[in-house]
Amino acid sequence: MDGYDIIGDIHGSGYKLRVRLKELGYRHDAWTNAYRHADRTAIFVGDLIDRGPAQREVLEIVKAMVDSGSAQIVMGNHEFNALAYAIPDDLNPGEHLRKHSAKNKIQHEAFLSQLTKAEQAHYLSWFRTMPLWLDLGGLRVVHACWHKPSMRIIEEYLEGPSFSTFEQLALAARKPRGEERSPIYEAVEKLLKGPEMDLTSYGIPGFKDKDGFERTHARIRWWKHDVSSVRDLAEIPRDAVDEEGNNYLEAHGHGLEQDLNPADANCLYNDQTPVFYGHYWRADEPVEHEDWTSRTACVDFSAVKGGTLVAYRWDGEREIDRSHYHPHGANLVSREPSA
Ligand SMILES: [Mn+2]
Repeated sequence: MDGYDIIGDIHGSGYKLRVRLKELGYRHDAWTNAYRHADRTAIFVGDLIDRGPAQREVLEIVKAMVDSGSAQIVMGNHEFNALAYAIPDDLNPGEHLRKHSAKNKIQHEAFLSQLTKAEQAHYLSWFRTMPLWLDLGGLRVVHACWHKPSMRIIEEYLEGPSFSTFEQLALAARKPRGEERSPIYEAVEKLLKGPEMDLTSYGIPGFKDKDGFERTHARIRWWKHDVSSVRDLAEIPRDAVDEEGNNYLEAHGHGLEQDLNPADANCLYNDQTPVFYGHYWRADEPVEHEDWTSRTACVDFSAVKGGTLVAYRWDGEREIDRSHYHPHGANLVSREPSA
């Protein structure tokens, strides 16, 4: 094998997946019924499901590739959520590990309505086997965040990077209540949903996002280099406002200049090995320091929200090369018709 093609979050975008695989040189092989490349391997970063119009097609294509050895995959938070949604919580009779609330139901609707019950069960038993990360020596892949302390906790509980029993899955998926702490739950959250920082722990208020929801926790930009202050690490939209309607970044400049708590600072990626991830719904073209750095590359460019299904073609390089993003035109926003 000469290289790896790391492919971003698909979310049921079957048409875009087929187009991209063909462009990358993957051909459908009648013997294995899978797309395959003569000398490269695909790696999917998870989040195959939910939202898009072609849930079944995407699952068929990707599972066939993984089964035949032409691709590898890591679990996304949507696969993890699908498992938790389907598994009854034996500690809380009548409930599931993920609540069947209106919001969760809507988020999972495409998967539930496009697949028969038998198909759902078939793919859920596959999701269970997906590793939470891949360390392939020269490159690493995880859905949202490469975080060693969390991986150590997971390895302790699971004896490896994947679940092998329902008990393990239940332990990781059951949301702690009130003041309870659950190290395995928090560790899986960090890897699959990314770390967050509590702004109120720095004495700064929450901000309102574009939907008007107050957020006291900001996503951590764990891929950044040379980070020293809250402002450097917290992902806060430029147009976020505070309670009084003032621009958040301007109004709380002083608070945002504070030094970081060790627990937040330890989420930063300081290793030299390139790590690839998805999850973050980036827009337009990959921007240095925001979407990629010399050692990190996000491949989620919002395929299902009118963006592009992006791949990164890794040929053994030790530093990320912007020109290895595919497509790599000036603007990634695709003109592909939606399926
Ligand atoms: Mn995700």
